[in-house]
Amino acid sequence: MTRQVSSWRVDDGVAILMLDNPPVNAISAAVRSALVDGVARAGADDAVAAIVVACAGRTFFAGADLREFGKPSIPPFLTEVVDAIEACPKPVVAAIHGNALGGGLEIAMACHYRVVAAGGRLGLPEVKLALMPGARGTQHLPRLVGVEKALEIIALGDPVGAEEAAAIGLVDLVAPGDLVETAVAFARGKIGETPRRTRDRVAAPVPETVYEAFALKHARKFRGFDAPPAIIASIRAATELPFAEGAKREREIFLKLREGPQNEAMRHVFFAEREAAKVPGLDGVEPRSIAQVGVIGAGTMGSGIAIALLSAGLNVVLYERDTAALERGATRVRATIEGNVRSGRLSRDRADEVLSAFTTTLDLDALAGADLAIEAAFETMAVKQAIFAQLDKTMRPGAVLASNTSYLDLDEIAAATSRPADVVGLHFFSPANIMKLLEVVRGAQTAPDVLATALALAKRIHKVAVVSGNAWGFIGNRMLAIRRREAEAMVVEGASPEQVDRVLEDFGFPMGPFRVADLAGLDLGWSAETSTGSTIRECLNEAGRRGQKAGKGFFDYDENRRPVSSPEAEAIIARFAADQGIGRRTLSDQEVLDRLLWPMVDEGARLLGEGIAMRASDIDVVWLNGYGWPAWTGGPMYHARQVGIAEVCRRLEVLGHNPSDALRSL
Ligand code: 3H9
Repeated sequence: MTRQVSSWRVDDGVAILMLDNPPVNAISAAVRSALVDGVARAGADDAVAAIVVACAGRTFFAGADLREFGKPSIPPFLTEVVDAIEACPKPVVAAIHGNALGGGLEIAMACHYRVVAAGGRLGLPEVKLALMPGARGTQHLPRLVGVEKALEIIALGDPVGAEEAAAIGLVDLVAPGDLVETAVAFARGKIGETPRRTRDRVAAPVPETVYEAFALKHARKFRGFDAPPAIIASIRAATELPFAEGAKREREIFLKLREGPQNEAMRHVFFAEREAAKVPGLDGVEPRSIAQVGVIGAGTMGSGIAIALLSAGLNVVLYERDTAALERGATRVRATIEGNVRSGRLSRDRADEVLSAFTTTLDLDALAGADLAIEAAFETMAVKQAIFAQLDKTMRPGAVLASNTSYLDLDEIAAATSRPADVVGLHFFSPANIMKLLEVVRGAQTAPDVLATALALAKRIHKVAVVSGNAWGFIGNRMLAIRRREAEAMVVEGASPEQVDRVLEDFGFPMGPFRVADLAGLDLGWSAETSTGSTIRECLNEAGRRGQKAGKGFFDYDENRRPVSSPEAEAIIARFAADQGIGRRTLSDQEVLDRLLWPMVDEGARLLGEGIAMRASDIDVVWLNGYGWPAWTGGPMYHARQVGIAEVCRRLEVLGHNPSDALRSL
């Protein structure tokens, strides 16, 4: 028997059509049918003079059911639902709580009136799936809020809150009390009136410069994506064409995007990110409760971690060994929070709350009361072991001890304590208050509830967590090391840093490997005493070319810190090649791209084979959220599948690489 997705009751002339499709009321075929049937029933029933459409559970409709995408469409289509609601001769009121997203907001906009509960959020986030609204959304929204606001809401995809929605005319009322009661009373007030249809309004045209300025302002964000220009064209149609023609135009553009490769890739990303948080064996395991966190190390990483934790409402004690470094870190934390107030992201009151939850210390023992300690100190085993030995003495039993190490052996760190089950890796990416990725490293002895605690914390601080086994560099940096090896080998063989960077940027990365290397500093982990000139990096460092901060690295930097090609770096590279007996040649862009991508993917396959990564999609999530892999290609492993594993193996062989068995077996 199929589950009942709707219920119906009539309250003194007002029908309440309640939809219920947990967990997020995705608009499945059953929900669409129930809506069409409900509207028809209300139209035919003389005892009904108005209708309220509401949802049970935690939210209004969160959008079309993404699980139905990529399969044959099932009628009735959402466009039919929307048109049926809008055409209803009796007033229809949407009662919105939680999220009204995508098709959910499209349903709400087809209703004649909208009432929203406090805390509700309304948005058209389709662009984040490389899609656009396909059920009149691009035609209705500009008619309600104007072109400029519609561009922002649809092309950027961020939802607006209840109060803002009321202020811009997207909703009629923020319910002061019970939502459905308020909506029923509102509907009753409209009985006998001609329903107010969004389609009958006019979307006022704006000068072409408005579209141009918008596209220019967000050019970086839109780069590579097909959806934003399609959205702009569809919104423009709302101002130029009668409603029915605009809607037809929208549908054509929508279908093209829906059938395109970017939408498929972005849906993969959506489900991959949710899948990553699911770890077999953790069902029913209760995370430990975390309120107070100690952060060890007040450098860029430690202070970034502190900001991320504070922003999510946790108490933070920041520890550093010397006063000056502690002061620098604390200043960075406070300045970032204050900056968020100035930019309007944080209210003054909230900022004061956050700052009052922040303390600093020069005494590691002050972390005794913390529920979790996150160590972000120097990346050497001796330093980390000394800190963990001390934490083991200080921290209360049951506290979680985490290391932010990006390469080191977590089990060796845990061995410095008497409680390796409480130790876990939390590998943040810099700047930690901004980057979405958190690699959660499971040591040989990490307890299930410690792992569950790490995953719960990630969700709480709005990070995308991926669990990695304990191996050098974990998932991301181990693959990155392969790409770096290839990139550096190619410049020695004759490619220029510009060519390599350009090829990767054309593929869609925000920055090529050499600009990234220069930005991070070529002297990371390098010392003059131990340098032997055996790698191109060592040679550049020895020549004082330590990266952007020195004004020179693989590139020279002009006064605006723009990279320009460097004859000196080129000479150093040529000399290095000669010393190594490597003949130089021209590399095609295709070879450069193949070598940047496929050896790294091969390493990903090995990580899977060794069980370090649980799923191919986890590797995608790491690269998408931590390393700037272009989202519209779905991540390295997904992209390899699209190209075809056999083809990837063939290209590796052409490059002289022997593909691993792990890759061949994918
Ligand atoms: C659209 O509407 C197109 C139309 O314009 C045109 C049509 C013609 N479908 O995220 P969570 C699942 S495009 C199916 O962990 P939260 C999700 O996979 C759509 N399933 O919860 C997860 O399942 P599981 C536009 C969905 O509280 C569970 O629900 N809408 C959908 O952190 C819980 O999700 C969007 O893009 C869906 N649409 O966040 C909104 N949504 O438990 C997409 C969620 O098995 N959704 N699931 O892993 C979201 O942004 C968040 O899910 C939301 C809740 C904010 C709603």
